[in-house]
Amino acid sequence: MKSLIISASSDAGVSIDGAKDGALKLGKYLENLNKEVIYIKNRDNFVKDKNPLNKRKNEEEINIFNEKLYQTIIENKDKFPFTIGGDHAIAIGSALASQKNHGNIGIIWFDAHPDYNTFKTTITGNIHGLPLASITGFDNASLTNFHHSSFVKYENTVIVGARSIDKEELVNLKKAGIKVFTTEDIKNLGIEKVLNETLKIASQNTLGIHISYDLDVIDPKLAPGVSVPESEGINLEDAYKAIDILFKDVDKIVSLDLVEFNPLFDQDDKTYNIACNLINNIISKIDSKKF
Ligand SMILES: [Mn+2]
Repeated sequence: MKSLIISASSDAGVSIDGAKDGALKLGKYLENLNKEVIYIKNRDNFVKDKNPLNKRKNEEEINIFNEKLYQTIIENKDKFPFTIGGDHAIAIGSALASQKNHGNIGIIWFDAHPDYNTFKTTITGNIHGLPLASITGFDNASLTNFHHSSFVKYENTVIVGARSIDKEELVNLKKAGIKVFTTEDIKNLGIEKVLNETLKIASQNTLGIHISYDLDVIDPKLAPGVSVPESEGINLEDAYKAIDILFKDVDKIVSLDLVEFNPLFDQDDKTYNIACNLINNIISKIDSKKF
């Protein structure tokens, strides 16, 4: 199947700079492999608000960006969207576009953080902590005004690898009934068992699955190049194997994001090399899809 590779170069969702450069660097890598890459960027005149007291930081810029990303994916419905972030707020555009294109999808969210905050519960006011709550229509309606359709259902939403959950965010997750597999669960049950269970939940009565892979799910000793590292992450073997396991039923996976690579915090290109390995594997899986 033909892929639609998008470099979603925005870090408006987080006060820490750098994730937008991650999207550019990985876009360049793909261009060097002779892949066509579409670049979506923040507006030229955009100046990032980093005020810790503002709980809706850069909301307008994020919405303009996500609407552009959303429309690009919808206009290319015949291709497999592979969106490379950027901070995780870009997934509001990519995942909802997939929901619009396919009717009713499940979502698998690899992340150290559940990203299930609302404007009321966010501590930092960084919108990259709100995308999954927005995609599932839990709250944050002002972040999804461009999407005139249904949201991803709670019962088809799974978080994998979480280990840093805010207190109020946990209340949100419980209220919605979202399934969360922590890193502890992965250690106890093994990645294979966790992901088979995950696939079951995301597949139940859905017409496709969107994967959103935040590189901070990996242990920061191995992948330090992220904006908000959390210790005790998953190991590299599991990080790579996850893609193979999830693409077992290759036609069920309909779209994917790889987000939060931040070259400003990388050491000796460790995270860059991991991201490139993941990209190569993902591209080969997309190429193997029949339709
Ligand atoms: Mn995230």
